[in-house]
This record gives sequence, structure tokens and C-alpha cells, in this order.
Amino acid sequence: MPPPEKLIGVVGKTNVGKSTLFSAMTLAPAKIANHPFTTIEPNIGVGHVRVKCAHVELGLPGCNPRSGLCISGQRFIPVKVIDVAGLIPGASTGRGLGNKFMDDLRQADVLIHVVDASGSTDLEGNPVPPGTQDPVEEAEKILNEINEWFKATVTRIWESKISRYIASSQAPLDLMVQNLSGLSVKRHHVIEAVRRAGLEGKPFKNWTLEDVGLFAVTLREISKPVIIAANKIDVPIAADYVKELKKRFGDENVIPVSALGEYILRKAAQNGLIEYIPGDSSFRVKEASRLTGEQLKALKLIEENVLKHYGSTGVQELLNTAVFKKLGLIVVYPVEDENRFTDHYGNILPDAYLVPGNTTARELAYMVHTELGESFLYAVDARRKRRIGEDHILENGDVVKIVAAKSKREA
Ligand SMILES: Nc1nc2c(ncn2[C@@H]2O[C@H](COP(=O)(O)OP(=O)(O)O)[C@@H](O)[C@H]2O)c(=O)[nH]1
Ligand SMILES: [Mg+2]
Repeated sequence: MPPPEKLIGVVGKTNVGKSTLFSAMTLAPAKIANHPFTTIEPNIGVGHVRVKCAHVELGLPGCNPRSGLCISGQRFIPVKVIDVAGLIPGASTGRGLGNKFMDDLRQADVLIHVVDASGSTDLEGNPVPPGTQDPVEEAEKILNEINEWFKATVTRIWESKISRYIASSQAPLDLMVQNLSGLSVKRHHVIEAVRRAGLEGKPFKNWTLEDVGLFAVTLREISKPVIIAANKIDVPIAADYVKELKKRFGDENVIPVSALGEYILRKAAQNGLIEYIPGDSSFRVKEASRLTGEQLKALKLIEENVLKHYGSTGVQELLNTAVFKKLGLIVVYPVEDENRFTDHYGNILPDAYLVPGNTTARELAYMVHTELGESFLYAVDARRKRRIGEDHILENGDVVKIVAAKSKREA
């Protein structure tokens, strides 16, 4: 089984820039190889995390990604992003609530919560003069909405499915995990939530609805962690609100973003007007004569208000934070030739897998091919030229060859 697919959800009220952010994230930075995902629905797109490619440290001239791409030593690895249907306050109690919203949110493993840090849209999404809405209040309301929705959903599942059987269940934890799996909740999330909610000593069958509610909100925090995208930082007034959002939600949970800025830069790069690599702190105009006065002005504004002030548009940082900090994934490169770092066709570092932080060598073997997992003998840490056993826990950036009784080609 290939590495577990993770889905990043973009949420927020109307008009904060969700769709702009989604477009910016999913606009490929260059002509791109295919992506590894089987199902892509209309509001699901492919974005990329950015890491320094292993080929650089290995002293190789380049690499041949099977999916994603590598530009100037920066490897872009595909991840799935979903533009969640708009959310308005009161949604969890039925107001303006489409099944669509719930269905989208259910599937997400991490949420990017877009807030209008310029304070220029009210809670219903209507435009108002910049600075007249409090983004901190907006963020609290939406977060609360998500928690209430999750609590209501978990409580409903508890009442209709779990509570009836839990008293007689042989394996109550399995029953919980199974019934909550539709919310993209995994076993370790449930265990962690029970612990953090202080319910460890209390058998499931004795839980009150209050316990279920507390468990649900804790489970939401663990299974769908949130990053706040403080959007529209190209509007100068946003700077003060960014500070306040950071004070309220913590530095590590708030990322200043200009979705529109990133979109403009990627479009201009795609059209060959500028040189820009997503996540960079600068861009270079190729031929000023091909740009209109308006375009030059827009680029200048992004440079002054966004890049010079914040160091980047924040869009790449959002994706990287979601995948590496919130989901705790690491990058590993499976290869077939541990000396040339290639597959058997000679492609250099063809795959960069995003895998959970505690993945073992044998688990990686299963991800490459079931047969390799089943007939696993040992693996080779190709960077250090060292044999590793099945229980060896992989580290970020590892390049690994699997040695099995049956090779992938025979399988
Ligand atoms: N100034 C500025 N405007 C933005 C930014 N991102 C989005 N917008 C504008 O905000 C409005 C709503 O954007 P949209 O993406 O449709 O919001 P959604 O309803 O949340 O999907 C549009 O007019 C966008 O051009 C940004 O980073 N800066
Ligand atoms: Mg939209």
C-alpha cells in the first residue's frame, strides 16, 4: 500500500480568500510530472510541499521525480488540498449548512483556517471598510463552529451507533475507532483524545454525554489540527491584526499570508514574465517591457508590502507547516540502487514519500510494494551505507533500499 494520503482542508467564512488560496496552492509552479493520487474531485487539487532535495547533499547533478518536481535543488512533493464549501456562523446548528460542507470537512486531516486579517469582510462575508472587523473574533467564532459541528457529529454517532453496543462489546476501542473512521479519525487519535480528555480511567460504557462532548472537542484538536492563515497581508492594516492573532493563538499557529500575491506571482511565472519559485522571498522580472504599468505596479506592491515585510507570501509555509509540523510527516526516498540512488531504470531519486514520523523500514517496504513488505530481509540506509533492520525508525531525508526475498519486479 502506498504512503497514506493526507488531505489538507481550506476552511473559513465567505470572502476571506479561500478560493484564491486554493487556486494559488494548486497552480503548478512549472510544467509538472503526474501526481500519485487516484481520485481527484472538482474541489480537490494538488499542491506541493517544498523541501531541500536529497540530491543536493548527495552531490548529484539532479534527480528525476516520478511525481511533483525539483527546481534549483528544491523538491516539490504533491499533497491533496480541498476547498471546503463556505462556512458561516451558525452552520453547526443547521443555518446555511449544506451536507457539502460537512462532507468536505469530514475527510480533511488538517485544516487551514483562512481569516481576513485586513478586517474588511463582516461575519456574513460582506465587504466592509478595512479594519472595521476584528479578525481575532472571526477566528474564534469559526473555530467554535468547527468544534460544535464535530461535537454534534460525534455525539450523534455515539447515540445512534456506539452507546448501544459498547456495554456488551468485547473490544470497545475498536468499536469507537470503526464508527468514527468516517471522520478521518485514526486509532491513535482516539487513544490520545481519551488520555488528554482525562477519561482514561473511565470505561466507555460509563461515559456521560458530557464526557462524549469533551472527548469530541479534544479529538477534533488532535485529528484535525488547525493553522490560521492570516490572509490579505498585502493590505498594510493587516500587520496589527497579525500580531493580535499570534498573541491569541500562538506564533506557531498563525501564518501571515497573501493568497492573491502568491496567485499573481505564480501566474506571472507561468506566463514567463517573472522568475519565481514558490516559497522564495523574491522574484525577478524577466523583461519589464512585456509588462503593463498595472502589472508592474501590482508586482511592486507584492514586493514592498508582502515579500520585504514578511519574507514570503506565506502560502508555501502554510503547506509545509500543515504537512511537517501539524501532521508530523517526514520525507523518505526509496531507491533500488543504493550506490547510484536510482531505480532500476537509472532514474535518480524517483520517489519522495511523505510518511508518518515513526515509520519503520519494514513499513516503508510495504508502502513500496506489498511483496517487498512480506518478504522483507533488511534495508540499507543509502546515505550512511549501513544495513538497517525491519524495526529501524526512519528519519527525515533518509534514502532507503529495501532488500527482500522477492524483488519488486518478480512480484
Ligand atoms: N487584498 C487581497 N485580497 C484578496 C486576497 N485573497 C483574496 N482576496 C480577495 O478577496 C475576495 C474573496 O476571495 P475568494 O477567494 O473568492 O474568497 P472565498 O469566498 O473565501 O473563497 C476576492 O475579491 C479576492 O480577490 C489577498 O491575499 N489580498
Ligand atoms: Mg470560495
